[in-house]
Parts: sequence; structure tokens; C-alpha cells
Amino acid sequence: MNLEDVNAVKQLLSAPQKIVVVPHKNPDGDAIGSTLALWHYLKKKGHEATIIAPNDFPKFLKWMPKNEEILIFEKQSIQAKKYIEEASVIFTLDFNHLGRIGQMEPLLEASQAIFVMIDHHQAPSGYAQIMYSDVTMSSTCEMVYNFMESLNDVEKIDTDMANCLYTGIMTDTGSFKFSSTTSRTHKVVADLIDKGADNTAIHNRVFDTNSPSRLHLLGCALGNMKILEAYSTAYITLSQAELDKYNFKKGDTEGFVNYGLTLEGIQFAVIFIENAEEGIIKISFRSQGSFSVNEFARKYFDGGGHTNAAGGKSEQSLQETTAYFETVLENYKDQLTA
Ligand SMILES: [Mn+2]
Repeated sequence: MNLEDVNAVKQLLSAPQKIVVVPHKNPDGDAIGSTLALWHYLKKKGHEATIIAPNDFPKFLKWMPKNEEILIFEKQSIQAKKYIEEASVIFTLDFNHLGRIGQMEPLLEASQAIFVMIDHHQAPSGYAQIMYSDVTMSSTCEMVYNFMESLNDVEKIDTDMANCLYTGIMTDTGSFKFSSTTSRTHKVVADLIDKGADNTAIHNRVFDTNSPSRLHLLGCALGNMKILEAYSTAYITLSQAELDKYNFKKGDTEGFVNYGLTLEGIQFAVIFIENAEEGIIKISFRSQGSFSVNEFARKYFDGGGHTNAAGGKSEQSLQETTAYFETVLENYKDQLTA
């Protein structure tokens, strides 16, 4: 964060504020970890703070300290609306475009609050007066640590906050293996462990929570995997019928897309998941190396994200979507096999 913004935040937080903290829709470990850690911090600093998530978050995050305090806009919209209308400051974490918060978008657009963005995605939009945006960061949780450090408050990080921040860094870095993981990331994580983050317990709570039906769904997904060796690409499909058969619950397909990248020689992995309720195919893209799935998703599938991880969607059928995907893939043959 630049000095000007640090001073602006110091000024802003020098008097008690009514603050709303917002993660993106379908919040993941980084979104929930960063908002909770910041919430704990703001409360410690004497502010009134409320986290409002656009919709619910997965069960494997429901052990996080004070996660029960998070208001879910989809379920508690009247209460949430009141907090947003009364907020003097709104922090938006782990996203940079108000289109990422679903039905909350018009409320935030209408708000007169001062907006503070903390985020590591590409192409931020300009809604926030104070923007801490850095695409080189491993996670928003690492940025929240930096944010507190900028405000000379690293010593305020307690065990609860350390557990929250550790979780987001761990999940967003694929357990510290993605290329966004730097020596600085490890230094931050080391300090979080010193401050009480229970790394082994966090790993178990987040990753070792499979239900039998989820593992069976994974088996189905892997069975559907199509490998396009000539394009160093592998993709998975899951139809609504298959999801229903294996008693799909929200979050069950989390991480499935990454299996494609574990194949030798595969640079680009994709999963297409049918969502009958929304009438769309939800798509996740992952890559290894320089192939930008962010650009690919933006160009062809109404999405975006990071260089190596992005999302998108299609309003065609599952079959039409994968056929289109294979067609546009042709344009990247040289790049993918270089
Ligand atoms: Mn993130």
C-alpha cells in the first residue's frame, strides 16, 4: 500500500466507524479468511464492524473463529441492508468489481460510504477511494497482513486472526505451491504460526472433510475427463444429472479442476459444470506456466481471474460449450505446446 493510502486509512480509522466488510459471492477460504481477520482487527480497534457475504460459504470453513457472526445477504437481506445503509466505511475484500457481489451490487453502488478495496485480482474497477490492489500477491489474506503491518499493528494479530489469515493463504496458494507463493509469503505464514495459527489442524479441517458422495462424484468427474494431448489440455465435465446422482452439495466440486494439471505434460485444465437452476455452465480454468487463463476466460467465456486461475460461464448446453471450447482452443495450439 502506498504511503498516501496508509495515511488516508489511518485518518479514516482514527475515530470509531460503522464498517461493513464484504467478500465476493461464493466466498472461498481467502475471502472468508481475510474478511474475518479484518473484522477481528476492526473490532479490536473499537469500530462497529459487520461482515456481509452475498451468499453462504462452504462447510469446510465453518470452524473459523467467529464465522457465525457473518451475515448472509441471501438469508438476512433486511438486516444486511440496514448495515450497508448505515455504514460510513465499506471494505471490499478479494474482489475488485461490484459485479462480483450478486444482489448486493445496487446497495453498494448507492452507498455514500468510503470504500477500501484490498484485492489481488487483475483489472480493478474504480469504485474504491482507497485501493490496495496488487496482482503479484498470493492472496488477499497476505495483503491483510501487510495492511495491518502498514498500520503498525502486526502485534494486534492474535490466534484467531492468525488462523483466519493462514487459511486464506494456504487455500489461495494451493498449499504454498502456486507461483504466487514468495519467500515473503512464507515469512508471513511463519509469523502467523508464531502467533498461534495451528497449521496442521487447519489443513485437516479444510482438506480432510470429504463425504463418501463427494469422493464418488470426484470418481465420476475423473471418469469424464477428456485429454487433448495435442493441446496439452485436459477437461472435465459434470452434468446436472451426474451432480444429482451423487447428491451434490455446494463446494463439492471445489478443487476438481486441478486434477487435470497433475497429468504429466498438461498445461491447461478446465472443468465445465452444468447448473440447471441458473441455466448456465459454470467453468473453472487452471494453467501452469505463462498461458493466461484470465485472458482466455475474458475473451471467450465472460469471465476472468488470474493468469493461472480463472472462472467463466456459458449459456449454451454442456455439449455445445465443450465443442466451442475445443474450437477456440485451436487458436492457442502453438502457445500451449511451446
Ligand atoms: Mn484470493
